[in-house]
Parts: sequence; C-alpha cells; structure tokens
Amino acid sequence: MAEPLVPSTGWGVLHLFCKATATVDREAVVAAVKAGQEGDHQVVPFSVLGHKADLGFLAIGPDLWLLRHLQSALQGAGLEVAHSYVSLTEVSEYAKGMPEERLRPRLYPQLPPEGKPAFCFYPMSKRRDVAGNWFTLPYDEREKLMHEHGASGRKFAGRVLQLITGSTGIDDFEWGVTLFAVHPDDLKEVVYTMRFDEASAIYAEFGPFFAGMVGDLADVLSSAGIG
Ligand code: 76R
Repeated sequence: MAEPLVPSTGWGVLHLFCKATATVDREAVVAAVKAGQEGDHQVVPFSVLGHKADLGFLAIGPDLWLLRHLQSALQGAGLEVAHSYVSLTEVSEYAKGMPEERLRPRLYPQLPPEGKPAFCFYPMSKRRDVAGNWFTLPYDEREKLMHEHGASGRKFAGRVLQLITGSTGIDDFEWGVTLFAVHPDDLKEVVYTMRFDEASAIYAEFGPFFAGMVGDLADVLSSAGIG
C-alpha cells in the first residue's frame, strides 16, 4: 500500500452511503469492513431508511489511503456508493480553550457511542450572502453565537452526541454533521431547537439528510436484504 497520508492533527472521515446490487457478496463486505478496521481505524455500519441508500459506513482513521481501500473493497463486494461525504475531524476554533480531555474525543473519537443507535448525517455550511455573511462577522460576535449554540446543545447531554467534521476545501459543504441519539425523536428535537439559535436560524445552510440506525454489521446487512 502507498505511504500513509495522515492529517497533521486529527483523522480522516469518510461517510459512505450504499445500495446493495444483485451481485452483493456478504462475506466480501464483512472482509472489507474487517480490513478497514486496521490499527486505529474504525468502521461504524448503519442502516439507512428511505430511498437514498440501503446502508452506510462511517469510516474514520489516520490514513486516507486506507479509507480509499475500504471504499474499493466495498464496491468490489457489490455495494454501489449512492452518496458520500469526505471530511476531517477538527476542534472548532470556538472550542480551542476547552481542556485537553474534552478536545481529544473531538479529534480522535471512539465510535459508536454506547446506547445511541439513532443516527443521522447531513452536511452544512455557514451562509455567505451579502445580506447575511457569517465570515464577515467579527470573531467576538461569532464566538457569542457559538456559545448560544453550545448552550442549547448541552441541554441534550446524554441524549445526543454530535460529531462535527470539517470539510472546507474537501467536500461540497463546510462541515459534516453526524448525530448519534438515544431516540430518533432526539435527533428531530435537537435540530429543531437549534433552528432558533441565531447561528443556525440566520447563517446555516444544509445539504441532504440521511437517517437510520447504527447496529452490528450482521443486523445492518440483514436489514438491507444482504443475507
Ligand atoms: O464542542 C463543544 O461541545 C463546544 C460547544 C460546541 C461547538 C464549538 C457545540 C456544541 N457545537 C460546536 C460547533 Mn454543535 N451542532 C451542530 C449541529 O442543525 C443545526 O442547526 C446545526 C447542526 C447540531 C445539531 C449540533 C449539536 N456545531 C459546531 C459547528 C462548528 C462551527 C465552527 O467551528 O465554526 C457546527 C457546524 C455545529 C453544528 N452542538 C453542541 C450540538 C450539541 C448537541 C452540542 C452540545 C455538545 C455537548 O454537550 O457535548
């Protein structure tokens, strides 16, 4: 394999949303996931509801080549990649002052979180319109709005875990938002609640939403009819 390509801080993140083709080979999918979990690399399988995909994989780890090998192995096993998102773990510039033990899980998360099987993913950006441009706000104002955002997020402590991964210059939006929740309605409630925070109400733009369930690989495969 090529020399590893590793971010200077954090890990690479690849969300793959797949459809099962008629020729899908269950054992080859299982082998692909196993190979994708080498060393510090993790692969979180999830089932997807609705027409956009049948199942998906959140792959995360230091080496971007290994992420690409996982993608190729899943494609070779007969999964069609219907949608994807590429990003890197990061610490938000508004969270840099947090203690080390809170920063580490942002850069090097251990996934999936326990007891939070309800899953959703969507990409988002902050608006850059003439009438409302997040990037022309002074830092202090952005920090104030992100504090408001953090405060409303903390009301969901224990119910929702956010994984915010940065994709400016890498994919079509600025962040990937991955949410893990106890109940599916926790996902709806947290996103609805945040719509009223100025940082989202005025400045947030969203891409397509994907929702489903995190589970054991065997359960995810059988839910997609891959038996
Ligand atoms: O990391 C921290 O806990 C510090 C506070 C915090 C930051 C800096 C925080 C807390 N978030 C931060 C950054 Mn968040 N978050 C989203 C969404 O749907 C929407 O309107 C937005 C999608 C949700 C649902 C959510 C939930 N957050 C960010 C950033 C990066 C901004 C930047 O760097 O410029 C984005 C794009 C973003 C989006 N946020 C929380 C939550 C929740 C539940 C919390 C509380 C976390 C906790 O208690 O651990």
